Amino acid sequence: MSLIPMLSRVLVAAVVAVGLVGAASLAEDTAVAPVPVPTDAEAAEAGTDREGKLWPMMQIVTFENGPCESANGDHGVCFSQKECEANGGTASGTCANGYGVCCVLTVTCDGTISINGSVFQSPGFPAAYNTFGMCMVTLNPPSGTCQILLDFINFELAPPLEGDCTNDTFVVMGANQGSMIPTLCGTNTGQHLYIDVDNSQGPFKLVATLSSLSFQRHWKVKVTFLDEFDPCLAPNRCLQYFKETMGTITSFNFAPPTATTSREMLNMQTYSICFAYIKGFCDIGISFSRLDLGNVNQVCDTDYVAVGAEKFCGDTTSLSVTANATGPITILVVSDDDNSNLEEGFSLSYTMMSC
Ligand SMILES: [Ca+2]
Ligand SMILES: [Ca+2]
Repeated sequence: MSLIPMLSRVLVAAVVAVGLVGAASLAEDTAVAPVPVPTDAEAAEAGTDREGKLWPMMQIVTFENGPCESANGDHGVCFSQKECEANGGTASGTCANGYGVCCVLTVTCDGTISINGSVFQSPGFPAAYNTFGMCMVTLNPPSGTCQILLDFINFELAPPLEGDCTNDTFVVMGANQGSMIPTLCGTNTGQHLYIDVDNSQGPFKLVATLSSLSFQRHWKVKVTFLDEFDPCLAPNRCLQYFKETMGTITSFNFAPPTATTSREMLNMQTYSICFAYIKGFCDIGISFSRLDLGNVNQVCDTDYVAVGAEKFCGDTTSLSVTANATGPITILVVSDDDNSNLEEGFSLSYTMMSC
């Protein structure tokens, strides 16, 4: 009985496991691990002889450093135990069919992020962070990075004042020239940003500047570096990108009001929301459950949402629009420098429709 098919079978098993956990990084990790003994069924299928004497004791297993979920539900990166320790991470749970550990890499003020899947979080998260001043991380993207995806797993900063981020700000530095990355504040948990960096030399920084206002502020931002071959890449110039056939989208800081915060459109926003092309789907049905932005006389001047070439503004809790598939489908969001009316912004659900 040849040894070769048995070896490749083991390798195939490892590759299948990698496919299940997903692969966001081209980097590979190598671990030395004992070869699992095949079950009776596997042995029978492969035609191997369980009495054979040629079992290798060790086998090099290669797996990708893809995203994983840690034992306590955190976002992590699949590494070997040694790699995780060398990178200053915390191992929590296993991945890659048990060959790797789910390595949680968290960085806080003054840190540097160079590993895909690392998280920038406020000191002491999830406790409130009330230290006046700047809390910044430097991003050190691997060469070939053309986009940086920021996922706001949690984002609670002090709220705006009449739409201005007068108290706290969250700013992204290093985007391509001409990319307008809005300054953020307030509540943005669940939001995401795609930052084009293919034509930028950096420096790349995430900067939270905190006011002296006492507030239950804390944040947790996952950083993903995307290269030109990454299936997660968004079309260029799209700040937000939606790839599911249906979903909900809100303006920034459109969270339910609390005792100390209100739902309030941020000023000075200009950005595009884009949708993936999915085979078999053409038009997109867009249904606003809230649109509170700009002139109520439907003269959409400096505060509006545009679906394709059509602008929408005013104050409504029900508005349906069909974006037709005669070109790229995007939503442009524009706000000016004033929100003394405390306009709320927008919340919509969308459904891609079969052709
Ligand atoms: Ca305005
Ligand atoms: Ca209003």
